[in-house]
Amino acid sequence: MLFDGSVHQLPDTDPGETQEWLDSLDAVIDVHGKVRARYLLSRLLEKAQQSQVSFPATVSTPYVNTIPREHEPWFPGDEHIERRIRAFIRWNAAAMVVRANKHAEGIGGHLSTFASSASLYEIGFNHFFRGKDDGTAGDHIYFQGHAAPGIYARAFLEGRLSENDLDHFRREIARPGQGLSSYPHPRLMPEFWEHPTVSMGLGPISAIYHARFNRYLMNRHLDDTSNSRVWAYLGDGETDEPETLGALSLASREQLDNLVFVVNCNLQRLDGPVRGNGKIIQELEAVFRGAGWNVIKVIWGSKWDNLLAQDKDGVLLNQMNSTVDGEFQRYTIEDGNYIRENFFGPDPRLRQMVAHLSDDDLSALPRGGHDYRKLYAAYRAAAQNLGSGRPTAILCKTVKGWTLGPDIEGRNATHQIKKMNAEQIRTLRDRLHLNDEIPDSALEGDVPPYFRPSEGSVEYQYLMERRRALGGSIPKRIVRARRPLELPADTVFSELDGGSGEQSVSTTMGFTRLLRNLARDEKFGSRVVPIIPDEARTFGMDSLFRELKIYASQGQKYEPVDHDMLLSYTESADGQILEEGITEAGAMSSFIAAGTSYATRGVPSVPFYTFYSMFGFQRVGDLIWQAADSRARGFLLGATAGRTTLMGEGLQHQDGHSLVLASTVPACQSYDPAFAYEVAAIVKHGLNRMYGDAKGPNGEVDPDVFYYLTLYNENYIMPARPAGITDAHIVSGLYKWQAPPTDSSIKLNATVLFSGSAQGAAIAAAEELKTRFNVGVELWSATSYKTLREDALAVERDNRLHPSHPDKVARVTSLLGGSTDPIVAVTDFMKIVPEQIARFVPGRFFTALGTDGMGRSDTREALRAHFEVDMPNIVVAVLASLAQSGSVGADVVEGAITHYALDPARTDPYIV
Ligand SMILES: Cc1ncc(C[n+]2csc(CCOP(=O)(O)OP(=O)(O)O)c2C)c(N)n1
Ligand SMILES: [Mg+2]
Repeated sequence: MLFDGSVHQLPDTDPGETQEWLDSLDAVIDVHGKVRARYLLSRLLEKAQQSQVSFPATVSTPYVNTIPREHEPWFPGDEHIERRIRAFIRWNAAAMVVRANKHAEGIGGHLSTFASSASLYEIGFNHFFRGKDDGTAGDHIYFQGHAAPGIYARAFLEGRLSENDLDHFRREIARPGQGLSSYPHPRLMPEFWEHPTVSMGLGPISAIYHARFNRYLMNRHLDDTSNSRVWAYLGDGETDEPETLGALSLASREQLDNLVFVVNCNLQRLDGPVRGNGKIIQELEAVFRGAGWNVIKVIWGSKWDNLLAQDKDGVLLNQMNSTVDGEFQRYTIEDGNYIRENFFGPDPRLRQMVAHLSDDDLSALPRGGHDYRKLYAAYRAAAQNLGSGRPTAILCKTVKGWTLGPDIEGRNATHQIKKMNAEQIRTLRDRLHLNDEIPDSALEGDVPPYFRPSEGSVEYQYLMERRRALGGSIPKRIVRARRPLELPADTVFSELDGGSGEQSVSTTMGFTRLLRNLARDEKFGSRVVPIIPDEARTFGMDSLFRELKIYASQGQKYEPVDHDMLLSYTESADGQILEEGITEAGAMSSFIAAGTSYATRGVPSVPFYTFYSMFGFQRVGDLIWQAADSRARGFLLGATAGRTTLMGEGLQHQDGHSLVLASTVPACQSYDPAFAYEVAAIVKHGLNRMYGDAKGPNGEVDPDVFYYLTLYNENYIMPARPAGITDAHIVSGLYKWQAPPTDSSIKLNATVLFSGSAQGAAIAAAEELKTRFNVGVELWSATSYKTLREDALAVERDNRLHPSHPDKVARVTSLLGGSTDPIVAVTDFMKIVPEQIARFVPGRFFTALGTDGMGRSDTREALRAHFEVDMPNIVVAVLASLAQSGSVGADVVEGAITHYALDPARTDPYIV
């Protein structure tokens, strides 16, 4: 209301009294100035708030610590010992990066990120982060990716890692399976890291949805998550990513007071200042507060408290408020005299305020993020915030590269510095007061030594005792079945084997039926987590709303407009469906939270995330990689798949390439089923792979995989599963769906492979080729070219490396290798999808028909004619490949082209 002056529109019941207040304000401004007036107004607002006079929160507060000195709690730790522990960790973190780069020039690693955030982590480790040694799930901590060396250094101090381990930082190949990964990667260090974070923005959004998923587990009575807090550490530069801040309002709407963001505001990112001309902390405060978060700023260290207490005229505050971050960064690299002249100097009152301080004192006035007391106060306030309904953001001002010496601290290039010369190393040693532990003689070698206090030392005892009291060492990833999952009954799947009879249905409808069956399964049902980003009606999944209910932490406070309808929009606190709204990134974050709950909580749940296939891999591909890194298990369903099957929507909606993108992710099991029974078989096998004893079709044993299935919206009669076709056939990637006709009229033969909705044209072409051209076609359903290719590549490699062994034969080669007839593979995706197997079927002329090019709006028939994947084009492709071997003449092909009125002169559909 204050922002736009609309207060004038409100009724004034006592104008005289109003005028008195306004006059008083004028008098204060006249007599004591604006600073005093601002102070009085702030006090009034504070008082109003205390007196429960509701008032819209202002989005920013002065550039000082949110918690004043007088409200700081008693610090329960031993400050001296903790400082020593921090010094050891700082030292080892720097040493491991320097040593790594000595060993392998250019191997990388980061010194400055952790140097700025060491205290931010150590306060957590010593006083707040809960471990899981007591059998609980503990806290969930998202470490800032580039701070990884510091986390390893602490694990080293705790005796969890050895010197040899540290020496294998970023050298995972040198010691297979045992190197230390550059950043947090559960895929690479499955017993250590829990959450991958280094792709900026993904950690924060995952943390929000993780905190929300914990509430979901609680509200659905699947697990008691009330004692687990989610902590997310992020950089200030990282907040530029849309994913970082994009879901903040969800956190406050869902009242996630189990969530804490700690933002390391060192004012720098990789190239330079985050907001040289502004103030990132103030900007973030406004964003977080505006989104309803509880914001705690930790800007100034304790030594500033006395100065602020003397600031009767508000000149210091004014200077703090008006100094931009670019200047603050400058102050970190300049000496005390520069600070005196430029920060305190211009105003004689300010200059006077620090007259008693030496230049050294001035340059030692620390930032709040390096002050354990200030940090402790902030963390405690966040921890005590439970019950307030508000998530907390702690904004900590730090110096990038803190303690690393003048060549590195606060420099614009600091992020990329990974080497230190002998002099710089000695300076660091002195700065950390480690002269006794690391004497000059120890620095004579080529590389700096590590230092670990002995088990008898007071520091070791202290740090271990703290972790014991808090539930054990972290990070630690454990897969333990606190509440195991029981797989569904076979009947859940077998229902789809019978086909759809006379009814035309889509594979999406088949899947929806399967999902309902799964959710209804007595034992397994509660573990199903259906996730949809505002597209349920598009997919015909709104039929699940009433039965499974939509999760809404606050229940349903209104009667929905469609309450009297059978499929009404039903929200409930124990609802099962995560209806995420229009956020594919948020939905993927939920997928990861649900898909990793088997490890993070020991309570497996199985996400089925159904999305518009075009808005999957190409929209949130990085989050899909993150799911793979996280070892998430579950099912991604790309609905409205295909470039010609989704009618009318045009190029932004028609997906002809998600299967290409899926082929890039090793953990992703990618399938393009044509029929409902195939969908059921793949899901059944997938569940057995994740939570049973099934292996992958190529013998893979890793259960930490997720499936990508395309689902189409074209209705056709779903055939029953052909006799003799097993689940193993279907998940193997390719099986013979229909043998060639044996009529005596058949003169020539060919093979047609189909996937997904291309089945219709393929079946029609087979019939046409038989009746019109006497060509017998055998039809194969190619459910997964990715799987076939992976097997073929593995076999090829094996043969290459074992030249004297008898050659092994790839599955696709043995399935299709017994003939020399041509193959035509047809797909609603790009030609490169079937081409994945082309070179593994030697001796057979291989043609791929696919939908390369930009999508178009039209009917299915028109689109398929346009992309040349319809029945006539398949017939022509088969005849043309028979012509290649001379089996038919060119005139036959030309006759067919004329017969179907195909235009050889038309522009290639690949070209717009
Ligand atoms: C999505 C993404 N883009 C770019 C990078 C490369 N990158 C790594 S660190 C970094 C700067 C990080 O700055 P900030 O978040 O402020 O972290 P800190 O200053 O604490 O190191 C950049 C751009 C990345 N890791 N992820
Ligand atoms: Mg930064």
